[in-house]
Amino acid sequence: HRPGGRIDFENVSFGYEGSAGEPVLKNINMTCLPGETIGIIGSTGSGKSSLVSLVPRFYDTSSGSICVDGVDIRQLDPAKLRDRIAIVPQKTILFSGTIEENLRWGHEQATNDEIVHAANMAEAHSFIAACPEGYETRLGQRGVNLSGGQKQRLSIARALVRKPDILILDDCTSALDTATETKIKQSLKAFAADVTCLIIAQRITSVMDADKVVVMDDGEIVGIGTHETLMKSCRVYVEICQS
Ligand code: DGT
Repeated sequence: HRPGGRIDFENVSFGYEGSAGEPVLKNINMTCLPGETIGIIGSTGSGKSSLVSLVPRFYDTSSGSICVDGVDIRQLDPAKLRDRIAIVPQKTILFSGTIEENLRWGHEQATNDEIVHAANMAEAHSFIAACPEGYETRLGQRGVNLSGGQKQRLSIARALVRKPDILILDDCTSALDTATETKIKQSLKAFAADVTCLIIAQRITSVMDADKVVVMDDGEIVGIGTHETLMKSCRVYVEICQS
């Protein structure tokens, strides 16, 4: 397995086409080292999802550049770039089909062992095993009904099946209790230590133990550092902590 990707944002600005006014992201500079876990926090609409959506080139920057392992992503083959990145979106998307089909989606060549390993890391294996037909259990209409937190865990497992170099979790642990979320993060640290993780979160507790936390406010980065440093130096971070 390749070591996780390094990501460099250099003077990145971005605005959605057709929307007037201020850009959504302004002068973003940050580096994510291979294998680092970066927390991203900030109020709603501050630009967190927009920021991460630039990495797999769902959108292109208006100015500035993003490099993965030192190469400008605009010079890379988009399919190869996206193959290295897995994004777990805010809204879980599962289709009618078996749990296994859902986990394999986009990475059909995965072995059963790889599927189970990913499900274990995402704290999903136990509830899947407890379903009437295990991994063969059907979801959706006429299938089993899963809770929001169970769906989020399947969505995380699906991303892990792809063995990405860069894993982006976009506020996808909101329906999980803190203990489950912590276990998932511990598994990622142990079994996917070389994966660069970007974790967008609402709760400070979700990002406190990250290698560094990026604080967004109104399209700008207003602080980068560890929890301890930000508590001493970043007003917006302290406000989020207190809210
Ligand atoms: P969240 O998910 O509510 O915590 O918010 P963030 O921090 O992820 O913010 P983001 O990146 O979703 O939105 C930043 C700004 O960009 C906000 O003013 C809404 C706007 N925006 C987001 N997605 C789109 C889009 O697809 N099209 C347009 N025109 N504007 C968008």
